[in-house]
Amino acid sequence: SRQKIIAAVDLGASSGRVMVGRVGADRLELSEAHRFANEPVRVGDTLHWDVLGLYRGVLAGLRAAGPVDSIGIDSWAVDHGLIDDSGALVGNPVHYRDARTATVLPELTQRLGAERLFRTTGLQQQPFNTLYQLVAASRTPSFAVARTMLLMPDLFAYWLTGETGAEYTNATTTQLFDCGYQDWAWDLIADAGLPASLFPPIRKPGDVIGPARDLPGRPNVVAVGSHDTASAVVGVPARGGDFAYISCGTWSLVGLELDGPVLTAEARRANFTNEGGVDGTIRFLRNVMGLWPLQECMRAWATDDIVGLLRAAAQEPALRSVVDLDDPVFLPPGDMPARIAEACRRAGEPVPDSHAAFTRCVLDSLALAHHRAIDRARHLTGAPVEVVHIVGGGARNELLCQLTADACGLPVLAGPVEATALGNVLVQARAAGVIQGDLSHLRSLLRQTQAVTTYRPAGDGKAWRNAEERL
Ligand code: LRH
Repeated sequence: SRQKIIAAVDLGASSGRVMVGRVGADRLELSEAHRFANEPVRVGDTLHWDVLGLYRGVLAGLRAAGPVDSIGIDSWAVDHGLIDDSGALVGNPVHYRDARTATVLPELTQRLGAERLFRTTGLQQQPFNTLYQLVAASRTPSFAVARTMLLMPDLFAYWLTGETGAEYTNATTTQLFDCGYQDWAWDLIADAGLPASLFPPIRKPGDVIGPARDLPGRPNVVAVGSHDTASAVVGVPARGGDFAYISCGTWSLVGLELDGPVLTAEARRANFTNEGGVDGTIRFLRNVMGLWPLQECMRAWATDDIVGLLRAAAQEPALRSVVDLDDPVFLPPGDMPARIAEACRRAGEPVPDSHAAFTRCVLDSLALAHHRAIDRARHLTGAPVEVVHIVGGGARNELLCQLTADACGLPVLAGPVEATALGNVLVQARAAGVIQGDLSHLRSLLRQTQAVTTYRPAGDGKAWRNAEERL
């Protein structure tokens, strides 16, 4: 039967990978060609991405993948590079956890109005939204020579093909995209003082971008849901529609898949976001701090023994100390154990006294935040939720999956870990014509081919309600 070999480049905040998918009408297999660390670089006061190092990893991975029929690229959202008239990169892209936008967000919100921003773009307020980053960039000398803004996956696609454009799902995360008119929000762009000429034409998942000039066989680069979360949600092996998802990695993106945006004042105040998905869907979700606090604790402790930490955390008493992970104090890099200890002290919770206790505190708090977001999403939409899908690296974390099931009082279906790469591959496979149909059809192929683990909720949830009240 007909089959394609498809490369998915998936760049996450802590690592990048090039995966190879083999896809046919009832076949979907994924293997890893190459994985590399993504280590940000601080220069002076600014936190940068090592974009050239990442591009080297992408090229090494694509060479290791061997001959492929097409290539798709996804990465974390909101960040961008600027290129000049000659196509050269202007400056080095800045990490979304950099502090340069701290004063820009309140300033622009004041000027443009929180209601107008939400009504137009459907987007949550985050200091790292591209809007605030671009306004910060526009106050630097090099901005004068910037001609085109390229979001991260579009920048790598440009380096591979020479073609510029802005992929739709990721463009919707900029807070500069009009979710009603489905185009750049030109009035907002003008009122923010940004040049309209910076914004390239929109491309849609499935569009061919162009051949990769320097790779043997010159395979086409094809647009996918280039926002990693858009691809991850394509990769949720859901049956039917009554599900919530948690795309769990550095962040936990917690929410629902809807047909249209929810633009109510309640949704805005709850800081929910409406991101554009594949096939015109909307990801109505909340950014929850995710595994970032644990990753940063591990960096502070100079350990990478996640298995040992989780085993020890599972032996700790449940819900001894919980913190509000929605607090922006946890956003920047730096001494995370100290910030968690301080948050516990302030809230009158026992301060964790071991690595295991800190780990348990983060996981209990994260499970609580998962529940809070799902509960909020249900209330804001009236949508029924029968089951919670956890995809991404967090699906491998048995303790977190069980705690999330317990906190939510719902079954959790965990996996696939590589949902993002699978969603990336599936959209390319459909564009190539080896598979057909809508998202529910793509998901039935996932259900046939990918392993999923079920966690049933234990207990009556009382301890979780009590902990919630303590927050
Ligand atoms: C996850 C993610 C998330 C964004 C954040 C910046 O990787 O793309 O959806 O909010 O990074």
